[in-house]
Amino acid sequence: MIGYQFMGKAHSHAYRDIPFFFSTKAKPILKALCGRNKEAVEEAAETMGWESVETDWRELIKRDDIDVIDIVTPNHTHAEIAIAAAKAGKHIITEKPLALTVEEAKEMKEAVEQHQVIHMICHNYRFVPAIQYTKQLIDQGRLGKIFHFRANYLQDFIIDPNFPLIWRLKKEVSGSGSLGDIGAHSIDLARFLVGEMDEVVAMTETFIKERPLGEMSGGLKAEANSQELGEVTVDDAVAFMVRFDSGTFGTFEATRFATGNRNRNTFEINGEKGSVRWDMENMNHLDVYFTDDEKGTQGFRRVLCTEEEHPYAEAYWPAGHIIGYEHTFIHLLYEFCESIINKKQAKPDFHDGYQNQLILDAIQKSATHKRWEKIPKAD
Ligand code: SOE
Repeated sequence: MIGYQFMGKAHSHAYRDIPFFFSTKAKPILKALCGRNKEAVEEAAETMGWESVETDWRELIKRDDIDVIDIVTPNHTHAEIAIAAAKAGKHIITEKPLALTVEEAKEMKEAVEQHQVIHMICHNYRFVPAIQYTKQLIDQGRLGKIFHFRANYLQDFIIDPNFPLIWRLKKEVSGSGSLGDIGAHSIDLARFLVGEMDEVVAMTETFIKERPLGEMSGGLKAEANSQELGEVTVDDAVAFMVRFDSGTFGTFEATRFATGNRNRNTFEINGEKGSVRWDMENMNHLDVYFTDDEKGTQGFRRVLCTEEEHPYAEAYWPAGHIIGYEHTFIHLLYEFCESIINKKQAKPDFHDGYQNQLILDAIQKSATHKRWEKIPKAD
């Protein structure tokens, strides 16, 4: 694995728990952790249980005792590492968004296809049992024709103007702001649940245009280390409307300025036969409404998605004993390992990452030119 911060922790923990909870031939061995700072990477390897360390990702990729490369570094490094890893015949999982640009994303998709390695992108929220169950309800026609997909992804961790200019606020490192960091998750959920998108119109805003220089200090915390100011070159907030191929009407908002909302990833879907509502801050709950429920007592009811009918839930505890954020990574990486063992590509993969990137790009173009943009389809 290359990188060892917030996502590094989530992935390391997940690999260790896969064989503990799931009956699988996959026994991930945490061979080597890679980072540029030797002392820091050694400490992280010790804490997270990695056998060895490397300080140059090129050396890591050369090693023949490694089958899988896991990329949890900032976005501008994904393409170069993934393409080199594919050439070396390694299976690849990368954090989202896939790349900085559509061109890079396309090259990455072509590299993994050409070298026939298994590839996945880490859109972990797909793997919440309540969301997998929502997908089943939609596929079974329980909601009927879908009229609306309405998503909000709200955070507030950069609201303080003294919060520094971390890599996530620099276009050349992150590609975009709230859009690619959290909006990309809502786009992935929408594509998973409702299908492909046809056209989009968007607006973006950067509320705080300059910030003191500084670095991340763990999780989503950061400290300014200078009085000097630098320019914020990404969006702080984005809103967009989408027309899906199916005619579904989509409305989305992604912002890091929603005061009081720490990680409020939500959606509501309205169909001709019913609706569902989901909110990450109560991720085990799904609110459902069906038009054929008995009149009089009809209304949204809250289902706790910890029953054996809810995908992945049975692997853990008896019904009613809830799971959390870290489990979404266990499920995703379990599918990745199974995919390698069974030589069968799992989703979401680099094709999904590329399509997501085409949508991010169309959103940015729409916001810049203040007009509707057609969304191209990944080939
Ligand atoms: C920060 O906004 C962040 O950690 C994202 O990078 C993750 O993808 C999201 O799941 C939680 O918030």
